Amino acid sequence: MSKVIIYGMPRSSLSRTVRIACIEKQISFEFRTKGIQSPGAEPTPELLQFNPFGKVPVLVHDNLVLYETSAICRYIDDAFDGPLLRPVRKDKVARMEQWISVATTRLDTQILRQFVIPMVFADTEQRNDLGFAVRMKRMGDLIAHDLKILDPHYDDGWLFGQRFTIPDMLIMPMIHYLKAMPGGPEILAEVPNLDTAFKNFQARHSAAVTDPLLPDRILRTA
Ligand SMILES: N[C@@H](CCC(=O)N[C@@H](CS)C(=O)NCC(=O)O)C(=O)O
Repeated sequence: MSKVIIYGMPRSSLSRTVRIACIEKQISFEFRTKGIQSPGAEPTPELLQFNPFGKVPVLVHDNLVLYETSAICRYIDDAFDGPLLRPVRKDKVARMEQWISVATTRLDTQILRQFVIPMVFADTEQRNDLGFAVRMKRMGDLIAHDLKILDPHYDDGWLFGQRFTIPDMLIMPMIHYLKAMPGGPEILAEVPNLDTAFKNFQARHSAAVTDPLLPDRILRTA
């Protein structure tokens, strides 16, 4: 069997998720960022040959080329020996799919695409614009609402108790970005179980070696 290759961007939350999945599964892999566009730029021909939608992450393993984070994580879990990244019972696996869907559709959109990215890339004029501030406040409220729904499900450690599973690997990197945003720590303060889970996440080896090393200066002034 050939080595697993993950194509991604260093600060992409979803690329981080699949790297975490590989590390938690205890498989060796190579993370390749060369030849991939910078965030927001046109997809490179190199990436388009693997993913016609021009997005990362992408997994290449033997003859398999796979995109979409959830599919990649499920493959990593099923194709290799190592700690399970999912629960065992069928009803719990179905529940896990529910949380994966919530994370990849709703949380990814609201936290990263409609809150973090606009905040980070806003110029001074936008930051002083009342409409922008109102939009960001509305997004913050919506995120706080969603995280309050999630919070009781983290009362026993992770979503599935002591087992760190794929939806946790999706959600925790998003929380990392959220917490670094103005207003983020206040949102987290209202969801104590999630906040504790995030602290436990940061203590994991897989989190430490994939830490995006956020540029504190940009985020503080965002
Ligand atoms: N539904 C896809 C979303 C992939 C995605 O949007 N990835 C972002 C990075 S987190 C990306 O490739 N952005 C680069 C760009 O838009 O140029 C998945 O789950 O993998």
